[in-house]
Amino acid sequence: MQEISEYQSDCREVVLLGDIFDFWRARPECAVKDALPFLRRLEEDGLKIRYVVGNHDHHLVVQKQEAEFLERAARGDIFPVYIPDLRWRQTFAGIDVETFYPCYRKMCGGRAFLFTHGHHLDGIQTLTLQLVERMRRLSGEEILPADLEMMMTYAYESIYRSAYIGEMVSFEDFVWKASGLLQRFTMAVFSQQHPASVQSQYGAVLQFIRDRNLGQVDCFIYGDTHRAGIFQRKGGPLAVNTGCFARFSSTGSPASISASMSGINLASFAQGSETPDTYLLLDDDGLALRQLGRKRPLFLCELF
Ligand SMILES: [Mn+2]
Repeated sequence: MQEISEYQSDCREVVLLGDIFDFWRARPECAVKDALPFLRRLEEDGLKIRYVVGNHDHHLVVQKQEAEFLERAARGDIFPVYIPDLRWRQTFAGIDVETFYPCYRKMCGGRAFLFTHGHHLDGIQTLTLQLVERMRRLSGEEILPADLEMMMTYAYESIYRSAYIGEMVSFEDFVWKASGLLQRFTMAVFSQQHPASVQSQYGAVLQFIRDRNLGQVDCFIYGDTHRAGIFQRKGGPLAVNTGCFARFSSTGSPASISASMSGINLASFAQGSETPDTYLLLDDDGLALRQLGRKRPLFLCELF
């Protein structure tokens, strides 16, 4: 809030890229209670809150879908429907939050911005679902966004429910940490590019836009991985990972920021290192990736 007043005092709207409510680690009552002071602070400053739902709070989407199903069922309208874009008003303790899934679209400075959480870019993580996906592909079926959504919902809902069971939370935490260690180890041994860098996810970004017929997108903004970065291929959209303004318990060494520009308007940024406390400021002049407490932006794009 301090940085907003310092760098963009006329800011009117804040876009939250999801996972503010962590339904995977705490019961929903606690998760919502934990997020309230933050939302209240935004509201007090008169900011409109746009909330794009992520994977940790995906249950909000399920609840919305179930509520609509019950409404339709009450009317006797019992045909299965899939709505690719959801937008609704959600109220938490009197605070209105305009909620979007999976995307929020906004024109700024004559350019089309698309905001999404980013969990779709990772595809299907669950082993059994990967098998289902393979089998479908083998039989010549294409995995459509509706299928992907269904599969992810199955996986997320089971994690959501596990948050009610204390032992499951500790067990999942352990597995998560172990898989992180394993990933670091294999990256170091095989000197691989981090799988969550914007560059390595760029193909998935293009596919996301294509599969959902999202039309012209000049700037694709997402989060999810907590790894800030920027990448653009010639003729393609500018892809920005905002990173995360909320720090994990320990992020290790302080950020080493190396912004390198090469060739055709291609900026790769901090691809190898974690950069904590980052967010994005957008106005008619352009886009600035900033780090809390740092005067100069990490990346500035004035092409608008
Ligand atoms: Mn996420």
